Amino acid sequence: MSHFHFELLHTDTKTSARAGRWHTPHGIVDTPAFMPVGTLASVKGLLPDQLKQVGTQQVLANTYHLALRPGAEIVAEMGGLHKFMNWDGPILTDSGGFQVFSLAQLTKMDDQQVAFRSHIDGSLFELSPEKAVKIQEQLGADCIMCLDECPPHDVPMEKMQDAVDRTTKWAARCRDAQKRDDQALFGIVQGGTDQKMRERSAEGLLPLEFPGYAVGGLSVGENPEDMYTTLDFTTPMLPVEKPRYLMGVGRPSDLIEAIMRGVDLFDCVMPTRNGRNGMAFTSQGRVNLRNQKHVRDPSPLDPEIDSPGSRDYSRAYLRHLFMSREMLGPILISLHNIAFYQKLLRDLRQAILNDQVEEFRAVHLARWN
Ligand code: PRF
Repeated sequence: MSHFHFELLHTDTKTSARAGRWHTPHGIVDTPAFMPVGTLASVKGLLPDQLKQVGTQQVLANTYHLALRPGAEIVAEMGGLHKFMNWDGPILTDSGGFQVFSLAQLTKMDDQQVAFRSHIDGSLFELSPEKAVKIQEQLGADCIMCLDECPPHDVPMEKMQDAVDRTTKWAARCRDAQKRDDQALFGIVQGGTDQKMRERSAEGLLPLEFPGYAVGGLSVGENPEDMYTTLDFTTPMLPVEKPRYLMGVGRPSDLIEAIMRGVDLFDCVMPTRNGRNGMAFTSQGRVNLRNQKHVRDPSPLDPEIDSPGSRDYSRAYLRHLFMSREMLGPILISLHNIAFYQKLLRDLRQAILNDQVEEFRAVHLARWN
């Protein structure tokens, strides 16, 4: 694991927010960091250079989708994910567990593996911890994830415990299956919003000494306050000196709250998915560009953000693009939203270094509300 090193630069004096530097074989990630989602080895509509220009250092891709199409062997044959998608920075792949539960039609799950039907053509697939690691080794991301079970947040406690225990057993098998030494394999803590379950999960995973830990099983329908409370007691269970990744989260305010509770790494489809629908995150709050009120608005979307869609066009033009279904609309607003997220995290990182995270949060919540 000498290819990886997490450098903790500073912890805010009043909160648990951390500023760090994650060294990977494809470069450095300044944390806290946000990874745009490139599910199918493409951040929809955007070029690697554009992602970099707005401050992106690492992107996420999905094992589940890429294993189904085009297939991990093909990506490997084409030289691996970095070359395939022409992204030379760090990449993280999710293991497929979560996507199997949310997208595929599950046919059978036991301790050995999970069997499911593809959401594309209904064909049968099986995923085991060993297979999830093998596929992620073929894809070749810098950071790979253990296969886990993410149950709905409101399952009965016995079911939650079964998922936690299965996730622990699968994590040990993932670690044993790992052959490459140039990929950091992260463990995933599950357990819903229950403190005992999170403890049980962390206690099972910590002895496996993963180089980083993810918090899974949040932002799956519970209310935001319950997610924050869960982070309050979960992040202190994780090693201080290793990166912590909150999977699939979230809104800008969720990122601030999670960072204050010691999270370092995030991914979420929200900036790109919402951007494709004409919903922009701005310094003054959310803007729906389809709204009639923009029809004659000559002002730019958000002059505080450094991207073409933020500065160089009127809101009237951006609205026109969405109303006319021009592909430039989704492109400009996806990039604007990623630029907004990256600036938010850069500013937060500076606030952490200055011990001013609480002040930063107060200013932003006031602006957005
Ligand atoms: N597990 C995995 N991926 C995920 C999640 C999880 O719990 C979530 C939950 N927010 C998003 N992506 N493997």
